[in-house]
Amino acid sequence: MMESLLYPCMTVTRMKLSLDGMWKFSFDREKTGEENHWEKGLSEYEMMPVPGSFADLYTDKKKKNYCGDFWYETDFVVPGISESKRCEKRILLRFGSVTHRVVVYVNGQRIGEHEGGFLPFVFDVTDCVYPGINRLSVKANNELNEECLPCGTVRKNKDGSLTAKPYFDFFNYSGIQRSVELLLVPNTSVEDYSYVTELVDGTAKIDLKVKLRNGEVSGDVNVSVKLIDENGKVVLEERLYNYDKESLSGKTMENKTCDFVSSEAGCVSEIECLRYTKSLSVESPFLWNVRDAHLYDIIIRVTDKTGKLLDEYTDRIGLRTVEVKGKEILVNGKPVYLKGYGKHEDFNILGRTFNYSVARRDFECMKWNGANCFRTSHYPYADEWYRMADEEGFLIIDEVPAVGMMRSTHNFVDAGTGKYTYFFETPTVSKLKNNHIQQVREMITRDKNHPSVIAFSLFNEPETTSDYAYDYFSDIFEEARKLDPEKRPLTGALEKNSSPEKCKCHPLLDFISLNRYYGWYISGGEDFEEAEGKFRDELDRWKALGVNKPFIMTEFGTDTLAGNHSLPGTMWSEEYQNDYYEMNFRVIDDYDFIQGELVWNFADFATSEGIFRVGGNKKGIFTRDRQPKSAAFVLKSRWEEL
Ligand code: CKX
Repeated sequence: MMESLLYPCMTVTRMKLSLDGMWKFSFDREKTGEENHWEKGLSEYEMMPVPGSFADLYTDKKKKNYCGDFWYETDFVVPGISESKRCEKRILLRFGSVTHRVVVYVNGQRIGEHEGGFLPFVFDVTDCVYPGINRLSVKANNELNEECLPCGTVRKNKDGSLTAKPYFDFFNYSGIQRSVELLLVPNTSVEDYSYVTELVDGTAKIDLKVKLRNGEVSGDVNVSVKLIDENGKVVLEERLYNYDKESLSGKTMENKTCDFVSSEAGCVSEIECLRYTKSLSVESPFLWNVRDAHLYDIIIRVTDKTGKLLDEYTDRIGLRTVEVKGKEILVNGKPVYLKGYGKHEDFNILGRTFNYSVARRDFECMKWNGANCFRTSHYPYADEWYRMADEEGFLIIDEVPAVGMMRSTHNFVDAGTGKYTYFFETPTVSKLKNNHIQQVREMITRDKNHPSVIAFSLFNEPETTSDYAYDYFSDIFEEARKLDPEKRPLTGALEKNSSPEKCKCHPLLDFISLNRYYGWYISGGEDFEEAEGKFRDELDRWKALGVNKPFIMTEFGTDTLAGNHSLPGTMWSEEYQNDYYEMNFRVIDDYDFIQGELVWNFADFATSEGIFRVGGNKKGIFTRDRQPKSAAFVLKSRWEEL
């Protein structure tokens, strides 16, 4: 069963304790850890930060590039339990993410596993913990294959070691890269909630749904909601009504199918799940808007029939609508032009570790040059990114880690050559699809309540030219459409081979996202006139299709070595990057169906080594330590005007 993916909060009924710190760590090169019962305690280990990506901490290359199994271990104590007193609450373990797959043990007992390195997972460990010290052991694995996301392969070296060979262009950073928390949550508790806003004559109509886990209470419980605006005024306080119930272990009750996902997490008994709803109205609401965020505190309270408080969950929500209408994207009914970046979670030494200071600096840089949007290329980011974007009024295109679905270890070069990779004809594709659907499910479940999330991107640059690809993606899109209560626009980023004539998948997209490199991978270094002609020619062909949808440029850029100058601009110089963007903007401005420009990339980032990459991908507008290249000023003057 998938436990609640709600962001953990502390209230009078809920407690969270950080398990972050230095943990024991050991590579398991021979994959004998389980056989040797490492879950009962690591005998040889070094200390490793959690959260952290291990690669860039090492000076030894074999360790930096380690691929295979690796183990972590720490101790924890659950406050308030003793031999005579069990915990009155459920005890949950929440991992922000572990890359790419994991098996978790508590006190030597296997409690569950999780696939996918970029989304949180939660295990109920109530029945597995003791008073005093408990041991938490984690067996992780960072190998790449074609059945899991993101896709890639591994090479077996002569000495038996493995090397990750990603079919994607970012370093395979691994480890427990986000925080780990111990949560104490009431037995009867808010499991999930969602809301959908509609604006009618200056009033926000909110369709609120709350899913409740009924752990112990017989008879009715009351669920109520309170909304508080940014001035501290209570704008509504209402009781919800119950409309059905189901079993949280996956069985159905009253003919409703449970939408929780089953997995092997232990320690779970069959639990009743109750659903509550209410249509709410807020008159003259403070709307959440692009770069003008207004949030409400939402407080969901659960009481028993005597009025005793059973649970309280609090969050911040934003009232806004988003839709695609003809060739436009509308937020609160008004067209919005997306300006910003494709990003990565990437920083010196930290790798992909979430860090508040780095995130804060990134928002400051984006605000400085007038951006309003970013795509979480190529995977869902840490929860905190979305919470910060909610507060700042940034728009997010939230992307699932479906990257590398084209069999090439340097597909940035192969994409566009017309090479057909038979990706979706592979016999294992059904496994990949299940995995893909599972990650879409987890991403939407986690991120659906963020006003900043205006769209979900369900792939980056896959093979899209065959009927196999269409069949594959139509199932993915169908599932995503069912899952999102808000029915947000869905998209996916198409690379050059996905041309207007050959791409079979663009009809599935609500807006079309193009990754195009005219003037870099195509006609790079030559006269920009040729690149410009080719770019215009392709856009004319899209126009001729008459798709009547918005298009977003989700990637365009040039590798640029900061401080490398040349007049006239030559490839890798800052001047070339500026000339490239000027040419691209000239073209973009001539096509009214282009409704946004997300340049590639916000900052330079780490990749695998190779003859095409000099210390990583250098397409950043900012350097890896977040200082501007001169193109940052070109974007600033354009975006401040747009
Ligand atoms: N798009 C032609 C995916 C990104 C890469 C980018 C690049 C490619 C380009 C595909 O993950 O970093 O090569 O810079």
